[in-house]
Amino acid sequence: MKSLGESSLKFKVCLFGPGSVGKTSLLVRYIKDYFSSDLKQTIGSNFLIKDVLINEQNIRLLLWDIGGQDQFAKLRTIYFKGSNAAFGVFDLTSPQSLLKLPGWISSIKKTVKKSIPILIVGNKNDLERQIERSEAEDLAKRLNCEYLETSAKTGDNVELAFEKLARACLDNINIGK
Ligand code: G3D
Ligand code: MG
Repeated sequence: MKSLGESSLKFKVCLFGPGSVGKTSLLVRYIKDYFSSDLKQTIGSNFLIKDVLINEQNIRLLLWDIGGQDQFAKLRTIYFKGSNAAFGVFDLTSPQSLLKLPGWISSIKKTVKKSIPILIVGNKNDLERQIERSEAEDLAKRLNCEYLETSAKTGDNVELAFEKLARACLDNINIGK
C-alpha cells in the first residue's frame, strides 16, 4: 500500500480576509474540531495540513492562515503565490468586513495568474446578522465565487466549506486535463 504522501494530491489553500473575522478559529475548528474563545492574534502566517478523501482520491490540503493585519500586506503576495484555491472570510456581524473582500480578491487574481476556485464564507452565523444573505450572495456572484455561511463556534458548515473547496480544486485540475 502506498503511503498517503506518495498518492495524495496536494493543494495549497490560502485563507484571506480582514482581522477578527474568524479565519484562525475556522481552521482550528476544521482541523481539531474545537473552538477556543482565547486564540492569540495570528502573527504573520502559518499553515496547517489536513488530509481528506474525495472521490476515492487522497487529497492533502495545505491551509495557509494569513495574518489580516495591514502591516503584513507586503507578505500577502508571497502567500498567494502557487495557491490552488482561496478561502475568503468575512464576519456576518460586520458589514465593513464584507466590503474588504473585493480588494483581497483582486490582489489574489493579480498574483495567481491562473484561474483558481475562490470560496467566500460569511462566518459567525451563531450571532445576530448585520448583513442580509442576499447581499453577500450577490457580491460573491459578481466576484465569481461560491458562497457559504459558517460558525467556527458551533461548527456549522465548517467541514462542508473546506470539502467544497477541495472538490473545486479537484474539478479545476480535471478541467485542465
Ligand atoms: P482572525 O483569525 O480572522 O483574525 P479569529 O479571527 O479566529 O482570531 O477570531 C476573532 C474573534 O472572533 C475571536 O474572539 C473568536 O473567538 C471569535 N470568533 C471566531 N469565529 C466565531 C464564530 O463563528 N462565532 C462567534 N460567536 N465568535 C467567533 P475574541 O473575543 O478572542 O477576539
Ligand atoms: Mg488569525
